[in-house]
Amino acid sequence: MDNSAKANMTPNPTSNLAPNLTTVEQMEADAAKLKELACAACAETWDDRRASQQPQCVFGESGICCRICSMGPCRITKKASRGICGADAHAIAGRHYLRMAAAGSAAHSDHGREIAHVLHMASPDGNYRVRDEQKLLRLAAEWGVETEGRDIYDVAREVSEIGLAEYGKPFGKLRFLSRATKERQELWERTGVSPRAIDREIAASLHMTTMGNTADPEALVRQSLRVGMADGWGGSMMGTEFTDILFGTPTARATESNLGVLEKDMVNIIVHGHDPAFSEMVVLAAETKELADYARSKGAKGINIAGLCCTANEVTMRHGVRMAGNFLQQENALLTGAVEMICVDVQCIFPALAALAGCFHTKFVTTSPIARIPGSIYVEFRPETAMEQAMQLVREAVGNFENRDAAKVFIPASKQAAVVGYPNEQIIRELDGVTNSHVDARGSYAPAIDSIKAGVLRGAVAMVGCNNPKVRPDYSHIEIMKELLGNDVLIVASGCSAQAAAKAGLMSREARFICGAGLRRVCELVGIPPVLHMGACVDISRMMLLVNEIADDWGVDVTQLPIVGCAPEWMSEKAVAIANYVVATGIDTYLGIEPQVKGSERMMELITEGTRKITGAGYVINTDPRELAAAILAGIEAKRAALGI
Ligand code: BF8
Ligand code: SF4
Repeated sequence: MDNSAKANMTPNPTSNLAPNLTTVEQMEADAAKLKELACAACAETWDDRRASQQPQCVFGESGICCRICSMGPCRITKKASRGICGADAHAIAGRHYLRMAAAGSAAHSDHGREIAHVLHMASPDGNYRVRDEQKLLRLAAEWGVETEGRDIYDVAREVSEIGLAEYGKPFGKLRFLSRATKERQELWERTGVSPRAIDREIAASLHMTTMGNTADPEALVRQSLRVGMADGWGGSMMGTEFTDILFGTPTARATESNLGVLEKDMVNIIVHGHDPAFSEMVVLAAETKELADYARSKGAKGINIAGLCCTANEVTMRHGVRMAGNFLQQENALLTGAVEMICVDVQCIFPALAALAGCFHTKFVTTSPIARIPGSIYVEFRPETAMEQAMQLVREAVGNFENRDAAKVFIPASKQAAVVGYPNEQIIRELDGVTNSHVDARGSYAPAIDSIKAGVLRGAVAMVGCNNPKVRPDYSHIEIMKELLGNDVLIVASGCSAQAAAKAGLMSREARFICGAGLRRVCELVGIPPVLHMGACVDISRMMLLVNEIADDWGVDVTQLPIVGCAPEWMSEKAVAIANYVVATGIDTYLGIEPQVKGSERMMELITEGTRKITGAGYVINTDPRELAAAILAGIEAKRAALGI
């Protein structure tokens, strides 16, 4: 069914109780106004291109088109049940699915590797320093690195080298697996989903799916779990740990979200992508007096940095930098006509930004050899010269302010206050008062567990993932969240889902007024918003640790907890990797977009039921957000009943 059909949606009754929230209808009105102006500027956006792509290929959508070798492409049809080599629908869909998981794992893990290299070159007088020594020391202790009497930068180098070795070590399993509960570790070992080196699982996945290899869908699904694990318990976890060490573990802080954070009288610079090594420098450069003075000399009131996508999540959690929006808002940000420069690093960047920037005075700057885009200004970012390069780019953005055409500027007023920055350390701090200053003290989740046992909280949901034009952008995120909050379900969120929540106002403390009585009481007692911002998509690794630590404190297996994951609008290969490691970790995952395997009944059965026999968890797929929310609530209640609570 096509969920973009608005008429099919019934209004959520809780909306009326929260007049200060921003609705999807308001966001759509802003987008429509921007679009109107876009037509005047001759700009096209994703919805035009989506229209020109209709009808989309049903073979591709069902996962039964194979072009892995040049005998193909082969399509499975009623009259052709096998490709030229004899691969059937299950093999073709399974191989495609594993390739998506491997690509997603590669993206997150390569990002983690970049950060490990940055940590390796950190120095007390360089561009990058160690900001969270305690976290570094904890990791050093975990990995058996000597710290006594050593310079902290020597320790950082050795730790980063061990981290980098995790990518290609010839023997053994990933070190971070030992952070999981004993039960999980044993299960992973028993079922063959413990990853070896990160790169090895990615290479093995490509090898398995090349022409003439694995045709057994069960083996392809099992490897999907394993390569996903190499991401969540490997590359992503590395990215998160090393980012915290370099730039500080986030703490709760106030910010704002939505296009209204762009400023009419200021130089607006947008940072977009995922790798914080570059955007951190842009933020610091914009804070220098030299550039602030320069901005004033050009008639601007100052320099306003705003974020898009996961880069926004990274810099908002550590600096309070305001968030302009999520994935399907990237073009809208440029359509305001008020952006002097957009600097991107890697992942989730529309190549369309080049043409769109050309309709305005906006400078579109790409900075990574991983994401080269025709029509952009390419400034290859190097950690050694990071600050210098950031200063130069911000200077150019300021210089571009005078080229802004006031007649093309329209900044929607919509913005919402949000409190962001809830990594596990902050959650523990809020719950337990533990400061985590001692390297061994993790603190306890007992207050949260007691609330769940008592039924004050029914459970928790990790809301994650992208926007996808196959459904109404942000609608599923926001409406599912409202439904869960109304039913006393606490939410942790990351990626574009976190930004949807922030744009709607669900990350403000006032959002407690749409919650059920139990969750409202918890929010009031602890002083938290009901949707906790845990960071970027690599930070879903934080969520994996969170559930394992809760399971440990509770004394049950992860699969027994009334805690599930939900990606209602996912689109990226990275989301396939994530969904696989979340399921491998024992957490049911509710998807609002169908994985591209439905041309194979066997694959559909394997990802929804088959994995339950391996990991105890699987997907629940429903493209109707109301039904998906109801399924989540039912799933949580079933877990509670099984626990006897
Ligand atoms: O890594 S949620 S659209 S921005 S892939 Fe991309 Fe999806 Fe957003 Fe962050 Ni994650
Ligand atoms: Fe066709 Fe087999 Fe080649 Fe795929 S691998 S394109 S099914 S011949």
